[in-house]
Amino acid sequence: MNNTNPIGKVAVITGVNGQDGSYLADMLLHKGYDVIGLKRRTSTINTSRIDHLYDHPLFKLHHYDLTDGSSVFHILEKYKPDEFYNLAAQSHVAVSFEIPEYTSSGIAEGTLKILEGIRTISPNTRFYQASSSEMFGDNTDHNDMNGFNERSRMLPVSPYAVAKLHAHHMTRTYRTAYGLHASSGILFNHESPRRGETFVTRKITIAAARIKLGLQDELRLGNLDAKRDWGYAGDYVKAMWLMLQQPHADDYVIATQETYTVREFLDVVFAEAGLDWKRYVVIDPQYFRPNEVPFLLGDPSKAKRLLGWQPEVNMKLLARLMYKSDLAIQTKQIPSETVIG
Ligand code: NDP
Ligand code: GDR
Repeated sequence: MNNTNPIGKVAVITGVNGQDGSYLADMLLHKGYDVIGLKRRTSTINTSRIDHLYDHPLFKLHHYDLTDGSSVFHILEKYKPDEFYNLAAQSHVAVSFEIPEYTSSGIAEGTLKILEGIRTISPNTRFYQASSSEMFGDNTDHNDMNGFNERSRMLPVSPYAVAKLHAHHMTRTYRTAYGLHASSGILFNHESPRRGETFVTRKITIAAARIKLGLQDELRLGNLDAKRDWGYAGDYVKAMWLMLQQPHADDYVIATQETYTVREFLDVVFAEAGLDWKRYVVIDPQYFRPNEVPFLLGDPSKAKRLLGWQPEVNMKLLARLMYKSDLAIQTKQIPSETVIG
C-alpha cells in the first residue's frame, strides 16, 4: 500500500485513540505495519494518546463510527487490510446502565457490521474482537479455582457485558459458519498511565498524586470490595497481535491470574505516596452500580500454551508505575497522556 512499508502488511484499528488502540498502534508501527486508525468525530480534539504518531509515515487516521456501517465498508473496500482490530466501544460499565441502547447497538450491532463487511468485501482479513471478562459476570458460585477460562459459564450483569457477549458469540459464529479468521480476546482489566481518568485505577492514581501535592483533599469512590485481575495494557496488546498470527482463529483468556480488591489497589498506591488512604477516601453511593461483578480472576493457561504469551507487569508494579506517571503529570501540570508509559 505504501512504498515505505517494510513488511507490506496493513492493519485497521477501531478506537485507535483509546487506551488499547494507542498501544496497539505503537506496537504495529514498530513492527512495520501500515496502520489505519479509525476514530469517531468529536467536537473537541481527544487525540492526546496518539498525537505522537501524526507524522509517522505509516500512520493514517480516518473518521468512523461504530453505528455507521457505511464508514467501515468504505475502509474495507479501500484497504482490504490484512488485520482488523475492533477495539472501539462505549467501554464504561457503569455508564452502560445510563445509556444502554447506545452501548448495546455500538458494541453488538457495530461488531456485526464489521464482520458482515469482512465476509462480503475482504474475507481474507483477520479479525480481532475485544471481548471482556465482564462477560463472566456474577459467576461466583462456579468453582473455577484457577480462574475463569474460555469454557467457564458466562452470566453478564450489565448492558455493556450483555452487548460484549453478543459480539463475542457473533465473532465465533462468523468463524465457524463462514471460515473467517475471527478471534476474540477475553481480556481481564488492564490499565496503564494512558487509562481513562474515570476507571477506578486511574481515578485513584490521579487523586493520590493530587493529594500528595496538596491539590485535592478527598477521593470519592464506590464499592471497595470488588476484586479484579488487573494487568498492564502494554502486555495485553501483544496478545491481540499474537492471536492474529496463528494459523487458526480461536478465543483466548488474557489475564494475570492474580486478583485484588479495590481496597488493596488503594493500599499500594497510597503507600507509594506515603499517605494513609483512609484519611481521604469518602464512600459515595453515586459510584455504586445497579449490578456489580464481585470477583474476577482469569486463567490464561491456553494463551500461555498456544500463543507463548505471558504478562510481565503485576498489579503492584502497575499501580506504582501509574502513580509515578500521574505525580509527574500533576507536578509539571503537563497535559495528561503526554507521559507515555
Ligand atoms: P477506551 O474507552 O480507552 O477506548 C475506547 C475507544 O472506542 C475510544 O477511542 C472511543 O472514542 C471509541 N469509541 C467509543 N464509542 C465509539 C463509537 N460509537 N464509534 C467509534 N468509536 C467509538 O477503551 P480501552 O482502550 O480500555 O478498551 C478497548 C476495548 O477493549 C474496548 O472495546 C473495551 O470495551 C474492551 N476491553 C477493555 C478492557 C480494559 O480493561 N481496558 C478489558 C476488556 C475489554 P472516544 O475517545 O471518542 O470516546
Ligand atoms: P470495570 O472497571 O467496571 O471492571 O470495567 P472500573 O475501573 O470502572 O471498575 C472496577 C471496579 O471498581 C469499582 N469502583 C469504581 N469504579 C469506578 N469506575 N469509579 C469509582 O469511583 C469506583 N469505586 C469503586 C467498580 O464498582 C468495579 O467493581 C473495565 C472496563 O475497562 C471495561 O471496558 C472492561 O471490559 C472491564 O474492565 C474488563
